[in-house]
Amino acid sequence: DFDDNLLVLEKETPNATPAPPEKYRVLLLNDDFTPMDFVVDVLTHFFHHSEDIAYDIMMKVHLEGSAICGVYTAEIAESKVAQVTEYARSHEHPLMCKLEKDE
Ligand code: TYC
Repeated sequence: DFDDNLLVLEKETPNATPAPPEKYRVLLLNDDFTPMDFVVDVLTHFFHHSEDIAYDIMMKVHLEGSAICGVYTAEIAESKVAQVTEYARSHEHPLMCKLEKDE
């Protein structure tokens, strides 16, 4: 079956079936101070969500404590966290953005 063929292929042609790149979720965390509109702006600007989806994600963070903003390769995910954190701090908001491995 398919699995047997894959095993043969892997033995005969090394690197013919490279593992897909690891992915990382970027999450926003709730706090009591960052304005809702600022979080919506972060979600539209850095994560390219529509205004409506951005509002829904912001409210999920507000009500549940966290939500996934996007899933990216390691380099892009790290860059999103750095950019969002710098943007929030430059506006003196405590907004927290973090990574977790996408299993
Ligand atoms: N809890 C914030 C407020 O009531 C809003 C908020 C939402 C803050 C999402 C952070 O990631 C966040 N102004």
